[in-house]
Amino acid sequence: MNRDSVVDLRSDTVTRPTPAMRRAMAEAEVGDDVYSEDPTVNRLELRAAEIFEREAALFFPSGTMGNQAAIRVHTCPGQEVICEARAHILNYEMATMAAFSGCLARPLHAEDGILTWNLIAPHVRGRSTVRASTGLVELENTSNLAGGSVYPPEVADEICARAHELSLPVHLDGARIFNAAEALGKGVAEITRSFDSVMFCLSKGLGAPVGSMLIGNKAFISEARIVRKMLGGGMRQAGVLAAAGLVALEEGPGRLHVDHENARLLAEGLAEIPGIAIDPQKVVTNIVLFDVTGTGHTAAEICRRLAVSKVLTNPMGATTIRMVTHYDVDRAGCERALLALREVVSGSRTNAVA
Ligand code: TLP
Repeated sequence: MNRDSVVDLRSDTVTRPTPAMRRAMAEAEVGDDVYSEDPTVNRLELRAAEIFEREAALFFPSGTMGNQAAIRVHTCPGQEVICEARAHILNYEMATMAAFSGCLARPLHAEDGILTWNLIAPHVRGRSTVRASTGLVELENTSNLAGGSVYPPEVADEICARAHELSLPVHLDGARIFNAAEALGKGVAEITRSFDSVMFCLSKGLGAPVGSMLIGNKAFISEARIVRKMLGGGMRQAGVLAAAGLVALEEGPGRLHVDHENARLLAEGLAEIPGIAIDPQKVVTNIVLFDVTGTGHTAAEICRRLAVSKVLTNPMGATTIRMVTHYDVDRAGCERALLALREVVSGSRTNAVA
């Protein structure tokens, strides 16, 4: 299958490096990053810390490793991590908080994935001889499985302030924090400054092939460096990857509004297809989640049929499908996806699939 004729809406992780990234990778100055001697990695870490107006940053091979290193540094074995029920750290990170940090998740359901202090407060536990104590509060912005929803800054700030009054750290899974910043019309430093630590991905909407950053103060990052090594994330001449990350960091944020416009186009088109349920007003970033119960098909069936038309999507539940926009899918691709879905749902392609 010619990759270029495919409309790949499975995730914004599927983007391929731009020509500028490939050039930067080829020309990157490198050294051994386990000795902190890779000049390009060092430059990326400095630049990320500067953009987030924080003391330090650390380059990770993945967002999962960045999140899990943060959990390990913030918590002790036997503690609980409060998060939203749909949190990536709970649902898509291989139970690492239990296996590696010895922590249990305390998942709370919140409308649109947006926790508030009122929801969290009753579940915070101090040290006791009968129940596990809370070690960490974790928020996700944007919330992936809640359809790319965005935290109102005052809600996140209140959670951090109140948690800090109880000496509880708050970690942000900001895999798509630049999308949140774009949707809010604010800077990433402004919307993340109350958090103790922030993870963001270079390899999603920003377009780098590999890599995520963990941000925090110097003491936190030097602990995280040790934990990263424990996890096998000590990379050597990683400057070839960091070089692409630097391009992503400088050039990626400025074009995210295009992905958001395309996501809105998809949402509005989906809302017109009989049997599909979606509220386009809730699509404010690059993730489009919709329910297909009314079509009489399962999500997996529809995704399989769409793939025949070279439109790739992910089923996220029995009746929920996710489409994610990114720079390798343009408006015409989104229109093609809508057309293909209309055909699948109306049954006209049923015979094309075994
Ligand atoms: N999300 C992936 C899948 O794992 C679901 C995707 O396609 O969206 N936090 C959030 C909110 C994420 O969405 C992801 C990846 C991560 C962390 C982990 O990043 P990686 O894939 O780099 O480990």
